Amino acid sequence: AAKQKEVALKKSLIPVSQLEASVLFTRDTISLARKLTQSTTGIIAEHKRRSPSKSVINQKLSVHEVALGYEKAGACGMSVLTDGKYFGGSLDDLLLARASVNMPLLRKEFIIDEYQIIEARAYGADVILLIAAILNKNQIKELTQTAKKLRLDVLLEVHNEEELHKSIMPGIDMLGVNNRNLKTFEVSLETSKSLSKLIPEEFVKVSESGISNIEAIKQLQQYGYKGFLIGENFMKTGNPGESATEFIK
Ligand code: IGP
Repeated sequence: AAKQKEVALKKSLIPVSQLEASVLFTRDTISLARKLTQSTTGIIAEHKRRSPSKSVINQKLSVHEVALGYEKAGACGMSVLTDGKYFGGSLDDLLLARASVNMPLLRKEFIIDEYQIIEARAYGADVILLIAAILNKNQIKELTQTAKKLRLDVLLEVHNEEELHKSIMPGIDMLGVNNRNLKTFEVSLETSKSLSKLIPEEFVKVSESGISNIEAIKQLQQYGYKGFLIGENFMKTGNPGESATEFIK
């Protein structure tokens, strides 16, 4: 607690005690993992204004419009980028999405500190992302425990076998394989396909990035994937919700 306070003060963030006192902090969360296992399409639709690889994707639409469109389309959940530096997102985006829809929301962020998880909860998230590439095993363990205490689902993202072996542990709900190589930005669905057999059955498998057609989803389903995280392909169109509908019908 002392450490959290220190971090908060340094960045002039809202103190943990205030985050914990927010109304959203005690709302019942909705499990994305459960929704995915109950769905035949498993779409997690992302709000993404821009990215390091594509610069501008969509700066025009409000989070509210996008969220309503995704919910209407029947997405299992929505991913909201809260990173400002690389993706132009913010915590306010998460809050606005929460005010707009009931579906599970994923806080898409580079989480390295417990404080960011408490923040996620207070701003209405149901799920957090943990990225194996930027965390060691002990951090993954501790951050997962924090998330579980707050009744949040954990989506753990990996890119390769080494990250996968380091990360597999109790408490993780979903294992996401990112098809985008973070160094070259190249995407290949082969990443999901080749890692699938190494993921134990008890984890819900999610394939992330570079999914641009239904054929890709059908292929990935053959490899046991239940969730499909799609951003750019929806956001680059004038109507992300309508684009998502094509994938869900
Ligand atoms: C979505 P795409 O190619 O459909 O826009 O990808 C999502 O997978 C991607 O935004 C993402 C991401 C991340 C962004 C996956 N992992 C980690 C930031 C941080």
